[in-house]
Amino acid sequence: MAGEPQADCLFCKIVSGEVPATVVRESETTLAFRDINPQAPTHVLVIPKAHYPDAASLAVGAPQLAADVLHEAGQVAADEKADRSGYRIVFNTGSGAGQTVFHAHAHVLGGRGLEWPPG
Ligand code: D5M
Repeated sequence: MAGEPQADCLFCKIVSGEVPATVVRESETTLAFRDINPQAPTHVLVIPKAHYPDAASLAVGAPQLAADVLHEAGQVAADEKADRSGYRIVFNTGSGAGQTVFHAHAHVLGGRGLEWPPG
C-alpha cells in the first residue's frame, strides 16, 4: 500500500534505524541525512519517512508530505549556509536519470559552484 514501509528498501531501513546514517535534521514526517558518496561540500538527502518510490508518486499520493520534504530541503540549505551562494534540490526520477534508490529523496547540493546543465 502507498506509504507503507518496504522490507527491501534501504531508506526505509534508515528510517527504522536498521541501517545507520548521519542524520542532520528530523521532523515528524521527514528525515535528512548526509549522502554516503558526497558530490559537493553540502550533500544531504531529505526523504519522507513514508515509502513512495519517487518524487512524482509522492506528489500525487501525499502532496503535503512532498511539501514537507521541500520545506526541510530549504532548512538544510540554511543550516549548512549553502543558501548564501546558491544550492540545488535534485530529484533523480527513473534509472535513466540516475535514480538508484527507489524511495523518494531530494538531494540538497551546495557549498561549491554548480554547473548547468547537469550531466
Ligand atoms: O541517489 C541515491 C543516493 O543515496 C546516492 O547519492 C548514494 C546515497 N546512498 C546510498 N546508500 C546510502 C546510505 N547508506 N547512506 C547515505 N546515503 C546513501 P539516487 O538519486 O537514487 O542515485
